[in-house]
Amino acid sequence: MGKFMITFMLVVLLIVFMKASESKPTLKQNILKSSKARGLALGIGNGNGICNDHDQCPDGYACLLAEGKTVKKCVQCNCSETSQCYLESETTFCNCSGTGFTGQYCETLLPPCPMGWYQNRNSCYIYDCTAYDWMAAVWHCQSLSPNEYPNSYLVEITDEEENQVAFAISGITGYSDAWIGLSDTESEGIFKWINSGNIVTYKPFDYIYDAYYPYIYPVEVMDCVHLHYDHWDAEICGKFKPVVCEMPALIQ
Ligand SMILES: [Ca+2]
Repeated sequence: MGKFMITFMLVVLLIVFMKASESKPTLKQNILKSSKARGLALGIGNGNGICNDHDQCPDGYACLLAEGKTVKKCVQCNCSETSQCYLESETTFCNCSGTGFTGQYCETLLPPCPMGWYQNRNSCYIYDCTAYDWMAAVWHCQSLSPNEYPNSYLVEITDEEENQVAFAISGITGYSDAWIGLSDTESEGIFKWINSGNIVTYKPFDYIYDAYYPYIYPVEVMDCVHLHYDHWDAEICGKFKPVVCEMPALIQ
């Protein structure tokens, strides 16, 4: 009887031990799985969402460094694919700069030119009838383009078609009288474009009027070029005139 009881108890103990040793790895695996999944899914605020690059995060999540933090975490990001997701004060934002898109999630396609600008080929143009001296006109044009667009500049006219566009948009009030980005302030008689730094090649006439009418003012002070009726005229740079500005169009 005693032998039977001892054998029975040994069998029971063996079964219990086998069950216990069977369940241990399964439980451990489950904990690992669930903590990884939870960390990735919750992202920020959960220590387990730490990552090194986007591939370690689920779809729709980006691996980002928060302000003032040293480790990156998987953060849910609703930005469109072409834009950059960034993190500030525990909130995600979308950076559309240079993508050609706008909107909270960079989901809206931008037009090639901002509103109010006229497009011709790969450029956008705007005429501003406020009068500036030539240097202020340069700065004014540089300040005009909205953030999502390339930098604007005082117009650089490089062929006949562009010349016609500049005259057309500046001539809406009757005749053209507007600064363009050309001057010979650096070296007398050598006219250069302020944006590219290139020496002028295309000219609507063989001359710029500063050399043609030197008897009105000495050519030394007639350094900045403006559109005047149908020709280009060098003038005193300190005179106040409207401006024509240009920027590259966004080409998608
Ligand atoms: Ca141009």
